[in-house]
Amino acid sequence: MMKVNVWNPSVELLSRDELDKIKLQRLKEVIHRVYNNNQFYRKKMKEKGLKPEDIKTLEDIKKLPYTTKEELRELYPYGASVVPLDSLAEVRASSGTTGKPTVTLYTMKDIENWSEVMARSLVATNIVKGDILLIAYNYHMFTGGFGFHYGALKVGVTAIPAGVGFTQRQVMLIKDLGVTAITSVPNYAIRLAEVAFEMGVDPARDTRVRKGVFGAAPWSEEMRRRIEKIWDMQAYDMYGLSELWGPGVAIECVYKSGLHVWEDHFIVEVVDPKTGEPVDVEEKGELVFTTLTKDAMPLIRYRTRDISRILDENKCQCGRTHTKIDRIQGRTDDMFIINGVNVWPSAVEEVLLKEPLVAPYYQIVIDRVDALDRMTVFVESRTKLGENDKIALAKKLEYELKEVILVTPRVEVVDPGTLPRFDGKPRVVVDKRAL
Ligand code: DLL
Repeated sequence: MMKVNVWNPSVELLSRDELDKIKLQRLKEVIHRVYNNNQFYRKKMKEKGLKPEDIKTLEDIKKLPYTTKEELRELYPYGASVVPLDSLAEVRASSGTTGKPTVTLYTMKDIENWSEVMARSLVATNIVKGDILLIAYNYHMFTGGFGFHYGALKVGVTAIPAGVGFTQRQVMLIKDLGVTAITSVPNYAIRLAEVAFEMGVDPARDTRVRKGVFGAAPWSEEMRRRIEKIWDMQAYDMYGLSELWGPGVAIECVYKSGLHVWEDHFIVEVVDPKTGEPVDVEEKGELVFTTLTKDAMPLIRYRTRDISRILDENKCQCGRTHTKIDRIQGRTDDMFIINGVNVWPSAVEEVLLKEPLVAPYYQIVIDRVDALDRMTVFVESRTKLGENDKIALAKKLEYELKEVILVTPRVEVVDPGTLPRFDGKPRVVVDKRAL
């Protein structure tokens, strides 16, 4: 038997009936709240001829309209709020498009509930009081740094807000401070190990790190095996998205057989991305979430565009009843993730094509160098340019792209007619990373 720690047994181990009772009561409450306090939701429900009283069972959720990322963008900045603005404790904004970002709003109640799901998630991976956690996510607008930080503080885990980069320094801190657990994007665990070896530190032998929680980007079982071996650690998958507070939506327990969704906070559905029809348990489709406790900005049937499936299991070996989803299998759109930052090709295109010297032919190549993701944008100039002009244009585009997509790509300007032409859908993104 493996050691199973549980942060909040009174909720995590509830029977299905009791859990469903809480879900239904909270669903009814949240529908009343959005209907009474937010024009956008009221209008959408009215269009469907729905009143809050029409939601009588958990099944009735299927009557409710979906909410999309585009709609959230249109509600920028405060249109999705259902609370007075002076009760907001934090505002975060997503990266990734030339238009307006999507914002996530938090009251203190949100911070409290987010900390709770993060506390449960850390403890589910056996990160408990006495552990020292290196948080190698950024602490700017991104939810990774703060989410883990809040969770650690709640559990009594010692948090080290390391942020991203300065890898040698991070290795030094891991060793000297006796770090026992790390959290970052998955590939950064490999990068840390590589730099450790360069510094003469064997991560498995010379550090106390034995646990890791990784997320914010897709990764594979093979990647898990490599991370676990090089660090001699147990590595767990964490799923979340800014719109639902951030990390802490779903987490693997020590049995690593799917990710538990904290169902007293989120109702998860899986739907056919094309038709929007719900699919059966075990069948793949798009994850859709309804938030039950989000305070400032509840979301009703939010389409994530992430592909996964709900696993058919009543109770996990760990004792938790909260339903499990499979690891994320892909996306329904063409978003890709560079070292944890979400990037949409359309945003890249918009920046490139604003530049008159640029022809409408470009290709984004993603690979991994020193275990870090690298993005290179090859773009054709309209007319043949001299070497100096090519470099100047590339530098300008690098700067402009960084301002919009928040990662710094390498840009290479190539001669007209050099890039592949496609009759059908162009292959704009070439992803050479082995996950
Ligand atoms: O990535 C929140 C997070 C931080 C999750 C730290 C886990 C750990 P966003 O920047 O809004 O939020 O990006 C959300 O990232 O829709 C997925 O496409 C992808 N993603 C997140 N976790 C995973 C994962 C954070 N474990 C988007 N596996 C989501 C695969 C993931 N993809």
